[in-house]
Amino acid sequence: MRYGRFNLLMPRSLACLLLAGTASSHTPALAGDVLIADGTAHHLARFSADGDSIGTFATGALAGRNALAYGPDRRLYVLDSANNAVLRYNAITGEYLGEFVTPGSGGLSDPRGMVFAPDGKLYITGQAASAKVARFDAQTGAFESVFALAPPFPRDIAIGPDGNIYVICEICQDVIRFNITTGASMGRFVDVAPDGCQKPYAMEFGPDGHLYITSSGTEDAIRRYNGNTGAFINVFADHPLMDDPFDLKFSPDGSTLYVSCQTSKNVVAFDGSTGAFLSEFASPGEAGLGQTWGLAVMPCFSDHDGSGFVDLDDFIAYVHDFEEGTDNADFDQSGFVDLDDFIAFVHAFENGC
Ligand SMILES: [Ca+2]
Ligand SMILES: [Ca+2]
Ligand SMILES: [Ca+2]
Repeated sequence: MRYGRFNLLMPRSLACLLLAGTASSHTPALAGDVLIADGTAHHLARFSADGDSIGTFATGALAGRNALAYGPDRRLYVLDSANNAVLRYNAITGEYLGEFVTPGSGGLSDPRGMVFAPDGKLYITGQAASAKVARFDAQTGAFESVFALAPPFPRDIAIGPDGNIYVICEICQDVIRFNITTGASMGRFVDVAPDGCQKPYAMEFGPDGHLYITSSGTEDAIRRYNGNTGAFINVFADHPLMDDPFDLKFSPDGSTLYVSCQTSKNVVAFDGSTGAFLSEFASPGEAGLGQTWGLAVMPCFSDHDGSGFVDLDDFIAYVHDFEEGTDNADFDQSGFVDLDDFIAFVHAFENGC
């Protein structure tokens, strides 16, 4: 998918008129901004897609290792492995919106991975008495049930192209698949041991539909596996600046793959198509950066109809929702729909994302 610029679709004079009233004390997050969970300062550091530090995006009662995800309501969710909770933030302003999953709810213990699924549920991996995957209501954060017993040391969790649930087992170095309807194990999807993947922690199904997995230890690489069969394809990316990759996320257009690293305490950027090294996106200690944990990349919210690209259809769809005053027209996530939302949408649309 690619996002383009659509400046011609709105007269510049109208856009300028609308934007003239947008002066504010904060700079709203833009599509492609990278958020890095800092495990030393316990905040979310914000960088532009160009790699420039834009200071602290969000604070709150963050501790432990953090996994980040955007919810179906477009808010930003942060999993906290020390407080055994999920916190919610305004994804545009970084305003803290409180606990979404309360500490220890559903027996959460040392949770490391979460994913919002199309079935309206939030799935979280954790340890507890026996390692497990717990299921929560994605609207309210309320605990619903134990979805499945997971392998020991479950880490990242993802939804596959087949709609089922995938869980990384760090200690057994496998990816296990679970039927999303029944919770029954479907066995190993990736058996990484034979080809040497080491201590996998995070995974993403990429723009090409294949599965990208962090491999740490001495390998320090990103491995790619067939998204349908689990077969090993290749070592997609590696570089000496990457030591113990911890999390990975693609940019909204898929052009860049960001990797945070636990031991080198940095974030490294690779070409999202070829795996070629691009840059040390955030170097150790840059802008006060400490321990680098989870990553998030701000989505393209001006893709209002979710088609994967931004075009006039999005403008028409947004104007319709704005006139109706529906929740998804609350572009600045203030909790209500007003002219500020229209201005913010136009600004994002004008910028192509
Ligand atoms: Ca290493
Ligand atoms: Ca669209
Ligand atoms: Ca609003």
